[in-house]
Amino acid sequence: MISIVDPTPGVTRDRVSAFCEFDDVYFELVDTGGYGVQDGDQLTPHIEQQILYAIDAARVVLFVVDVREGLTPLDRRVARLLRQFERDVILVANKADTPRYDVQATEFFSLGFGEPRCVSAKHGRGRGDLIERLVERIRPVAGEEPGEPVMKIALVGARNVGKSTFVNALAGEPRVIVSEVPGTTRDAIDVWFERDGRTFVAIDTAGVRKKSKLGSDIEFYSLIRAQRSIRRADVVLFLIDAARPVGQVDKKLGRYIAENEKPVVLVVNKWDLAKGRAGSEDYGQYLTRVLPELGYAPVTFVTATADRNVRTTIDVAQGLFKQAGTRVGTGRLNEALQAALSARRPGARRGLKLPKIYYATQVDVRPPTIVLFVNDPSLISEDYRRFLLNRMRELLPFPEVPIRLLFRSHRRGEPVVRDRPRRSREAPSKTTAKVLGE
Ligand SMILES: Nc1nc2c(ncn2[C@@H]2O[C@H](COP(=O)(O)OP(=O)(O)OP(=O)(O)O)[C@@H](O)[C@H]2O)c(=O)[nH]1
Ligand SMILES: [Mg+2]
Repeated sequence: MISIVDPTPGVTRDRVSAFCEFDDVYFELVDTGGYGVQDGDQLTPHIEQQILYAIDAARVVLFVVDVREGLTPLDRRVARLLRQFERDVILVANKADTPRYDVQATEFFSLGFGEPRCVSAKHGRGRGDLIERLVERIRPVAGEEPGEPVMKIALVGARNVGKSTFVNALAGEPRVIVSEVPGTTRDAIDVWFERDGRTFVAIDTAGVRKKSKLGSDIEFYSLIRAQRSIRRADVVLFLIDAARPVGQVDKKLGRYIAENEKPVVLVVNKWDLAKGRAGSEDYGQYLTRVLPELGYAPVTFVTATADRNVRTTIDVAQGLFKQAGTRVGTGRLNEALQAALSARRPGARRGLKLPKIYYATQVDVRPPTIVLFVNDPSLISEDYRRFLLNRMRELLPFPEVPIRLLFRSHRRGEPVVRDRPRRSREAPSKTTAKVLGE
């Protein structure tokens, strides 16, 4: 599912786009807000501006009318607007769940875009015909298969921190709606952009708000979408408002990012408002204190409205992406392990055997996953695990990204089974905890 679907009119605000393929024809499908719908947050002019951008950029426009409502004055207004653009228009009469509505649809002829195609988006009726008609029109102008993006970056944070402003700075155009209204963005919006000849995707998301304040389904789904965007991303940009203290929402998001083992940049935005009042060093220390789970994350100080440090932040994100994908040879890894062991050996806990760590091997990347063979995983204390993790971070080329340490039992003299954990991004981080018997 890509766009939020809700019975309330005016749910979609931004342009929500998806790449589609049919019969070897590749195209980008763009969903827009409804024209002429009065937005409760006074965002109507922004929404309509986005619709105009969408029409302007399109080769084919699907003009969707509601067969059950019948022809409305608003449909006539949209028809007039579309005529100004001289685009190829396919008129679509939606909500025609049964053939009985097809007769009613004939009144839309008068809009001047030919015969309406009757469909029921909900039940899939007429879908095949519509797609065929669409592909027929697109085929002569269709583009290439889009390349895989190098890196997907999710922007998350509380409401109004400037996520959409940041995305626009990256895109170099007003791609998403920015406003001082908290809760402007609703959908998760993929924005593709090029840098140094490489393709990236930035995912703009809805600002997250306290659960107790979630007023509607739309806001509820916004939270779910922000979390899904974090899981989909290679690197997360966690935006924080420099002019406000870090709140509960930020702490919760921080924990979610850490639990999902995502490389993350702490992006302190609206730095123009805080400058003079706080130094970047003090602010960095403050963040380490209030977001302890993300102690590994680098921090950038940004003024998105002035495009200050936006690019630097992307460079930092690229660096993290690289770190998270690094493989370290067994030789180097075991040198680091030996150094850690000689600095501090794991002690025996009361009444238990002495833990022994034999050697380590890296079994996966993103996140870097290191298996440590030990006499008995349950003997390793959480405290020692944390010590090792920090030493590994210092000694290996993953200083700023999450690392997964797994303890496996191995008796001396036994052959080593190097089983690879599933490559799934969703692989639970709990494995470590389970092995430790927590
Ligand atoms: N002073 C200052 N204002 C900023 C900066 N970045 C964004 N803003 C303002 O903050 C407000 C919110 O910006 P948005 O980009 O819409 O914020 P958002 O995080 O996308 O908000 P939601 O979609 O509501 O979650 C707007 O009025 C922006 O002009 C900045 O760096 N400095
Ligand atoms: Mg926004």
